Amino acid sequence: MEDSSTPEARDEWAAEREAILAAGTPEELERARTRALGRQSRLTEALRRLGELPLAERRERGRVLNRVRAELEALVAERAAVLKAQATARRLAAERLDMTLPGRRPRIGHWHPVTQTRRRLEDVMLRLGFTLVSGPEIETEWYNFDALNMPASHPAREMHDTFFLPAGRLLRTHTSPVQIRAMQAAGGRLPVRVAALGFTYRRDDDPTHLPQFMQMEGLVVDHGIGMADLKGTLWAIAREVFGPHAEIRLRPSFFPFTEPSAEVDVTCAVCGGAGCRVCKQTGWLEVLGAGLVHPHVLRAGGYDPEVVSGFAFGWGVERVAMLLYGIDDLRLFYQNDWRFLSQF
Ligand code: 2U9
Repeated sequence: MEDSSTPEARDEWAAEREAILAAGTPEELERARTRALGRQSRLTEALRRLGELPLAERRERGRVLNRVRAELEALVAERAAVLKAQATARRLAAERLDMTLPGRRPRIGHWHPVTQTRRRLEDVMLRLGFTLVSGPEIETEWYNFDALNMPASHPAREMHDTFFLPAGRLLRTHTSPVQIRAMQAAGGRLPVRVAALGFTYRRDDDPTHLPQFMQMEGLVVDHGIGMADLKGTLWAIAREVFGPHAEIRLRPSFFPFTEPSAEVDVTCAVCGGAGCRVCKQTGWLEVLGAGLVHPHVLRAGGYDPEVVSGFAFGWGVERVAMLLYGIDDLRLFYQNDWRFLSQF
């Protein structure tokens, strides 16, 4: 005989409740839910059979059954939440860091090819005993032109057309004004041995000329400096930059700030001097301008041309980069296209 006095026995839905609470997996919970609330459950059956009861009993029984259904549904939702939380906790515990996995290689950037070339040139100059100097990109007409033996009437100013700013200022057309400033800063002391690298500006824009480009210039002032010093230094630089077999040759030229002046060719690094497309079958590449510092320029820097002399040279950093990397269009350097830049 069933003991109807205990609470367990009185609760006719205890089995359903316990099955729901005992469910250890979502599948077990679903089975318990079907058993408790499904179409073939005792509860659904009881609800179906309400109609068979006398009216008075039917109302009371209906209330009880609906309360039981709501309670069981809440219990299922609660149990589902618990199981989900347990599953998440288990997954997190299992996700241990595997220190034996190969690492993910970070994408490391690199210097821009023009900056790489600049640093290479800086390195060479430093090892040759030069001091690196810099100066303003916005210059006065005096430092950019007059001090460099290019007075207002000088035809060479035509090739140095630039961007003019208020108050007689302009964007420097070369790094030469930096050298004038360096000489002035040296205050007559010797030797002056400086290299200036930086952006310069001209009214130019084609595959081999840009309105903004980088120059590197060297200047040496001391007692008894001559063409042999210039040639020896340029040869050393050429070998450092283009390789141990690089040779140089000087051809007479003209610059307002040097006298005598020379264009400097270096043996083609691509063919080693045999002749190829890059050097247009000559075996030589024109890379530098150079010469002995003009007396007017030495005087502008505060030195007496009767007592000291100097040599100077200049080249375009992008042009050196083009030769080193075999690039035929200067503009590629400044279009910021990752497909191009990532190759260097
Ligand atoms: C001082 C005195 C003399 C620097 C020099 C050149 C020749 C030269 C060009 C190379 C390609 C400029 O970038 S480029 O277009 N430069 O040919 N530069 S001599 O002479 C100086 C500089 C400073 C005080």
